[in-house]
Amino acid sequence: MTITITAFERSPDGGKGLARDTRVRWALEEAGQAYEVRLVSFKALKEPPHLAVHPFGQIPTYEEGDIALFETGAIVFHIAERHAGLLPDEAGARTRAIMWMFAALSTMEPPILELMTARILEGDKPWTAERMPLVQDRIRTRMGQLSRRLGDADWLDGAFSAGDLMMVSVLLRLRASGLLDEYPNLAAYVARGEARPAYKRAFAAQLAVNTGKSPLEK
Ligand SMILES: N[C@@H](CCC(=O)N[C@@H](CS)C(=O)NCC(=O)O)C(=O)O
Repeated sequence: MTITITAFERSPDGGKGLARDTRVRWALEEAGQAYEVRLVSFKALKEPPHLAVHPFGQIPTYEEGDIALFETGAIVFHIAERHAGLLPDEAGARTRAIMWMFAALSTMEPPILELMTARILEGDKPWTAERMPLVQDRIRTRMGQLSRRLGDADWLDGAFSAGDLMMVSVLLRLRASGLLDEYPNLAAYVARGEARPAYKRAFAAQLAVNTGKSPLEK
């Protein structure tokens, strides 16, 4: 059955891989699943055909036969459950990998998104200068805790899993702020994720959309 995901026709990041279709592409690449991409304009995101799949008018979505999903957590979980490579077989380790997916999305991502909002959407507000240190410190609290838990391990819980895929995807958004580099073990963890062949293929594919280059071109 053909898998079709949606992505921005033109990503606001110009192809840095920060739009959330990248994490879905990455999961599909890890799972060895071919997929097609339907590109959607900002206008079309808010129109009835797209809203019928994604009630919040966002990307990415995932369609496969009669399954239509939105929310990257649900999409990556769906892929991970059905194909080898993203969730361990042993029940305890599997549950912990899923726990890390939730931790990435519900504990780490919100303060990181707050920084994006403060910078990009509200950067011109008079209270931004006062607010910024508070926002950054909330991120540092979580980064410090995560850094202590990861220690010198390669991945969060044994072998690479969907939990790492989600955590690396979330932490990547911090690189431009300099906050990721304040935690060398987390910066190295993110670099390990980016070095995976499946991530590289996913990144190249989204970059091709935004630069017009074939993913195979250098
Ligand atoms: N929680 C959602 C967030 C989806 C999301 O924020 N998508 C962004 C792109 S990365 C989007 O479509 N933004 C356009 C908009 O909200 O109008 C998920 O993980 O899938």
